[in-house]
Amino acid sequence: MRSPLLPTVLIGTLALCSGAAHAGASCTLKVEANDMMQFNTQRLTVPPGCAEVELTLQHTGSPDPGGMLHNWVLVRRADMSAVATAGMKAGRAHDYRPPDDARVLAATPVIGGGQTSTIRFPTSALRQGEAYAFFCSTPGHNVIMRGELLLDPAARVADSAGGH
Ligand SMILES: [Cu+2]
Repeated sequence: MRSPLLPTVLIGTLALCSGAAHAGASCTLKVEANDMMQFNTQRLTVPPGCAEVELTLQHTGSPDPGGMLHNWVLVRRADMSAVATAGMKAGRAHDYRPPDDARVLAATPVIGGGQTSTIRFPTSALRQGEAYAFFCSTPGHNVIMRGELLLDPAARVADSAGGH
């Protein structure tokens, strides 16, 4: 068996880092998707002190090759409908998202049941005060598979001094 101590050590390290702007801090979020066309959460929060977010999407459904496909796409909330429509047109070959589209702030590939995908994105892509949404861009799924991504007020994001 693996040592049960490891998770405790990791949590302790993260707790020590929070509150300080650690350039190397990597913060993890996990989302599950299932065969009922659902994410297991409608709200994700980027913790304080994160320069980079590591997001893992796990499809807990059955590994049937003809089964449901899901992804995880992050956009400004105002862009969600338009990006979903553009993603549908882009089709499966482009993971149901418009290629080279700046409105897509982060995205996993489309995965099937039993698969997992992990991506990393910098919080410098995000701004305090902006409303962000995540959704699955497989056609028709975003009606149910959507949620909000919140920045902890202390999250490390690009300040306006460094903008433009
Ligand atoms: Cu989906």
